[in-house]
Amino acid sequence: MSKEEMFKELSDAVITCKNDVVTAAVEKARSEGISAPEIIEKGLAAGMNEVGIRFERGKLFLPHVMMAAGAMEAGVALLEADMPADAASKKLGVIVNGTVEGDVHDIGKSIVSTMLQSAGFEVHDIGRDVPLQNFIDKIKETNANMVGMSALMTTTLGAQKEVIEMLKENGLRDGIKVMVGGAPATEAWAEKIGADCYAENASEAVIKAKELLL
Ligand code: HCB
Repeated sequence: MSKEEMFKELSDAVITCKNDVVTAAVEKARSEGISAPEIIEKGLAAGMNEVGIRFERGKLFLPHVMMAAGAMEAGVALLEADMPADAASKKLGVIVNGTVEGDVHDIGKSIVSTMLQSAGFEVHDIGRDVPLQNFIDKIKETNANMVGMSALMTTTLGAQKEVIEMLKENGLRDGIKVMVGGAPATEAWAEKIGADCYAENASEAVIKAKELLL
């Protein structure tokens, strides 16, 4: 089976919403030597995106989306062991990452945290639907060099801007890099709100974090 066929199988597995189908596809891809980040981004996330498109077109309903999200999480959980935290040996920087208040979407944010951690950053994942003050408190507590904020809805995107304003009010903005992500975020949005970068996916998040912190 070619790599492309393997990615298609992973993507289709997420669309079936069945955890066992997803985990079997992940095991198969892993045994073929495909890396965890590729399995996640080119396989599982592609399937989740397709679910999103079908949901938007009214072809699928919310329970299906929730089941697909659960199946994707089961696949990602299996791969976390392949991406061990290596922060002790090479701490590249300290990153606080979370999904902003009002927004429960956390699949992408969690993938970003896992990949940043496996790249050697110390990551403090503060979860989803995070009250904005918690970002500030965690940054102070951990003396973070970077904050990552995920927002998946147009209605919650503005919270990224609010946190940047709060960083300024707390005198923290000069000492920290700000990364924004999530489907409605863009490069132009990041620029408009004064973030340091926008990351389209988890691999890009790792590349941008290295560019900004190393
Ligand atoms: Co949800 N939902 N949803 N949803 N959902 C979206 C986001 C819509 C776009 C679907 C639509 O209607 N077209 C839409 C938002 C519309 C808008 O913008 N206003 C929407 C809606 C409306 C809602 C509810 C309000 C539905 C309802 O209840 N009526 C509700 C939200 C409640 C709330 O938050 N208060 C809701 C609920 C759900 C779940 C629970 C069923 C489920 C989330 C489960 C979970 O996350 N634990 C869900 C899902 C799965 C989606 C879609 C289908 C997929 C999102 C996803 O996981 N994508 C999504 C449609 C879409 O996005 N096209 C839909 C896959 C991941 C891998 O991609 O983009 O999240 P990602 O992350 C990438 C990337 O953005 C970047 O890297 C990641 C990895 O590559 N990145 C970062 C992300 N965060 C980063 C942070 C960084 O620092 C750096 C990079």
